[in-house]
Amino acid sequence: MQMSFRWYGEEDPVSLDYIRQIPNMKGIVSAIYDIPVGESWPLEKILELKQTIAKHDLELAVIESVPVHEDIKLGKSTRTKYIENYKTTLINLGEAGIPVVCYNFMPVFDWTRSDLSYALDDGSRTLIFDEEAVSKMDPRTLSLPGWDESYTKEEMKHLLDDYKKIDEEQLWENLSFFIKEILPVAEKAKVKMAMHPDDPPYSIFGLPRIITDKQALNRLVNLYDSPYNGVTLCVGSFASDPKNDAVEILIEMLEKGRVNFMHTRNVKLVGGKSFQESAHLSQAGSIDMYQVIKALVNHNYTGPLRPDHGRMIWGEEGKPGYGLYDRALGATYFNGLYEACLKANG
Ligand code: DNO
Repeated sequence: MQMSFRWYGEEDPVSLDYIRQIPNMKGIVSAIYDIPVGESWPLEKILELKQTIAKHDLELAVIESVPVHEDIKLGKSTRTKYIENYKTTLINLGEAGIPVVCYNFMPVFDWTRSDLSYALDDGSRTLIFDEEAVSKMDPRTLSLPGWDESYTKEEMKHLLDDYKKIDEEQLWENLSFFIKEILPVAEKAKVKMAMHPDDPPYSIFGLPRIITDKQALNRLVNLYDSPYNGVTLCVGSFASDPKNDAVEILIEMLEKGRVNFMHTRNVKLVGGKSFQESAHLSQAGSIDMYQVIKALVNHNYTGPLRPDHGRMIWGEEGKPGYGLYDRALGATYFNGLYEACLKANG
């Protein structure tokens, strides 16, 4: 397991200098943020990012994400050019020696929460998803780190209208087309693709969502039979649907050799589909993190893992979910579980 940390580039209030001081920190998960979705990423820009990170004795381990243009998800005829651009980006990433690309296939909106600064009893602040609040939300007024915010209100309306014609099966067809186009290129470039599950893993705002459970992951990995067609096993995303057993999903994908990237965060289910993002500790939420790390150790997982989302603690302010302190505590906790599991195996 390669311990990693997400970094949002020079604009990130959490500096590489600080990240490097977290014990066992090796990898950086980042992206190029100033290229519009759908355009290809030039090799020079990728190399520049890689060198900035290397200067701090860290390694650019994963690109999260290379976003997929909506025309690809919608299966529009214009997808051809965007798929070609995606391939060029993968070739350039391969050339720069970047081993893993995280991406997702969620229509319009990426991860979604109803409150980004909910006060927990201990005075920390966290991200929550309240089913009822989300049902009343206007998606156009919400924004989260990593979301594409380049749409005008008018464009957004058209986009949402376009999706009225796309049901889940159609979305699967469009995903299948995309996978079959890009995977041979990713294989040749030696870049492992890692599909992030939908977060949360069910339809929101009436939009279809398909990467939601174990069955869906199996369908995805069967679309193209190669270790390069893998997943980002985000245990927190899966566990936010009470129907999913995140550990069971993880083990199945490890057995198939398709886990290319790990996201570890905990969620506390609080009734229905509502949840709060808790501290990483098993007792704080609904996921048994010992079982998660044990599964990784038992399957000799050597890929990157990042402690996902942290609460805001000790008065820290910053990007919701992406402060320094609680994520660093998460990293230290996972280091401890990892060492214990490894040594228990002798
Ligand atoms: C949220 C993240 C997501 C993730 C993308 C991957 O914190 O887990 O934004 O980066 O969905 O493509």
